[in-house]
Amino acid sequence: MADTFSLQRVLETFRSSLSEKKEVYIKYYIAGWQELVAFMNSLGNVFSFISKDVVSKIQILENFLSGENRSHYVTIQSMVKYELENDLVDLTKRGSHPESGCRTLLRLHRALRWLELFLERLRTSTEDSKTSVMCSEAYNESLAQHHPWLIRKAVGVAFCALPGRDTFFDVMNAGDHTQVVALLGESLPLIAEVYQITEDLYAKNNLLELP
Ligand code: 1PW
Repeated sequence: MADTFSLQRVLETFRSSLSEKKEVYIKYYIAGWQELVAFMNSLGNVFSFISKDVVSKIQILENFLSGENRSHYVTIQSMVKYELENDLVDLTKRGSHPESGCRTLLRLHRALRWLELFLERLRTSTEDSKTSVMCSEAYNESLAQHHPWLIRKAVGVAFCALPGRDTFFDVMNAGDHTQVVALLGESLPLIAEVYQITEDLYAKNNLLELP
């Protein structure tokens, strides 16, 4: 993975993450997040506490992917099945499996919804739109509901320090504004699809509130 972010690569990784049977490959899901971390890091240091948590979640999942049970961690579907069948998930309160694949991926999954809402706002924004406002609106509609007060405050502070819309478009590294908007239009349905497949799977298995 290169250090500089490219929206095109995010699109490609999320595209690769969907199998023909509409299962989600964890490997590419994580790769997509790694790209997004590069994106956050290019937005400045205020985002480092946010990206740190994402990086540690990616690391937990990578350990499963390379560990002895890796054959069960190919797709989100196979992971859910394997961890549930083998009682590897703390379902109601934190216990002996505080870092299960299921609960770890759920955190990224919730954050992906934020990203989707934010990028959709960015895509349809106008010149005088403020990134901080777009980011916090998307956050309040999604991830904030799962965060305690202290984190919500800290995230709010980070948003205030966000660069403006022009910088965002530049950082996406995908050409001029029109090209970025077009690429966002192409990426968002993919991100939304991956999100929805995961959401349905977690809902079906009663996993949406994992501690
Ligand atoms: C500009 C676009 C960037 C989009 C990336 C969105 C990532 C948002 C992650 C926010 C993380 C805030 C700090 C950490 C909070 C954790 O407590 C929380 N993690 C997440 C990813 O929400 C919950 O994880 P935990 O504490 O239950 O292990």
